[in-house]
Parts: sequence; C-alpha cells; structure tokens
Amino acid sequence: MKLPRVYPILDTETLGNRGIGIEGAAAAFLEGGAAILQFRHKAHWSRDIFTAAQGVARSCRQGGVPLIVNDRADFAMLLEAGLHLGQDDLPPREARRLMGPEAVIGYSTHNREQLGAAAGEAVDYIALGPVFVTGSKRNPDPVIGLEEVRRCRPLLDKPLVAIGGITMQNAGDVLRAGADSLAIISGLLPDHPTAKSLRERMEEWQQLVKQV
Ligand code: 3NM
Repeated sequence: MKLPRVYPILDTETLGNRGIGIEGAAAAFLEGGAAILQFRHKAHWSRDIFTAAQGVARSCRQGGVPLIVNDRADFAMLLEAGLHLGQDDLPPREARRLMGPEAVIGYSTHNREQLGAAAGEAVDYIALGPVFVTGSKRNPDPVIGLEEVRRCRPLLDKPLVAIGGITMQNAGDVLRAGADSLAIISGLLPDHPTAKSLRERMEEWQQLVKQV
C-alpha cells in the first residue's frame, strides 16, 4: 500500500485536553487535505466515544479517506476501518484472521528487534518510534533518534511510518532519513485551535511534505 506522507492521529485525550471536538477536528483535517486519519482512544470506549468515531468514519467515507482505529479490532470492524496495533495488543495474525485479507493493518515497533519481527507479519505498514521526545504517549519507549530511522529503513520492505515528536521543523529530516509517512498528534495542533486554524495547519503540512 502507499501511505500518504502525513498521517494525522486524532488522539482523544490530547484533543480533550486542548478543548477540541473530535469530529470537528476530523472535518477540519480532511478539509485541509488529510488523506488518512487514525482514531486513537486509549480509555474506555463509551457510547459517546463510539458515536464520535462513527461521525469521523462518516466524514472519512464521504471524503474517500481511509480511517484507522487504534488497538481495537472490534470497533475497527464496526466502523469498517483499518486497525493499528501496538506490541501489547491482539497479535497481528489474529487481527488479520478477524479482519480479513483486505483490511489495512498497521503495527507499532519501538526498536530494531521489534521491527525485524514485524517485517514478517501480515501487516500493511510498520510504525517506528518514538523518533523524538513525545508528550502525547504515556510511558513511551526510549527515543530512537533520526539515525536509527536511517539504519532501520533498509531492514524493511513495508512502508515505514515514523512517530513521536515530529514537528514542522524536523519533518523534512525524518522523511530524508527514509520514513514514508509521518504519524503526528501534537504537531498538528495550533496553539489556538479553531476549525479554521486546524484546517490551515493541515494545509501547511501538506505543502511542507510536498517540498521534501
Ligand atoms: N506512539 P506526538 S509516540 C502514539 O513511539 C504514539 O510508538 C508512539 O505524538 C510510539 O506527535 C506516540 O505528539 C505519540 O509526539 C505521538
């Protein structure tokens, strides 16, 4: 599969802390040119969260943009979305059995050993990180740095998604180190988020990655 260079993550906790509505943020990112979205919800999937996720899924479907749900195969299937798995989630081969051959499945890795093991799994892309210090993940793994992205790139045939602390300032370096795509939470959020400023920030990101 070919992943877009910008891979926006709607992290419900981060959005909540910044007072940003989930569905509004999704709509603004899609208007700004996002070509994939991930819905990341680490807490309990309440009825309200599921309703919000359905709204996001509807917007993605209308825009012809893939939606990926973090961790939860059940909700991914209900939403007709792809699935992103972490090292502690359902093993990729079990998720594949549930979701079928067509579903997009991504898999997080945090070091070279995990990346090597993931290369043989039935997943469509591999995420690697944190590349830089991140404030958006609880208990993140150790920072791997840009050079490790460069060293890991040739070890993998699948698309490589870099994650962790990626900003407009360092994005070019990460792409030049060999990442196919950049997964981003806080780097997408302006200081004073409104529908307009979120859309504009996404437009800036799209311009930026075009120039690398
Ligand atoms: N996973 P930000 S780092 C969700 O290393 C996530 O696998 C990571 O957020 C990993 O762009 C991370 O704000 C947080 O740093 C990314």
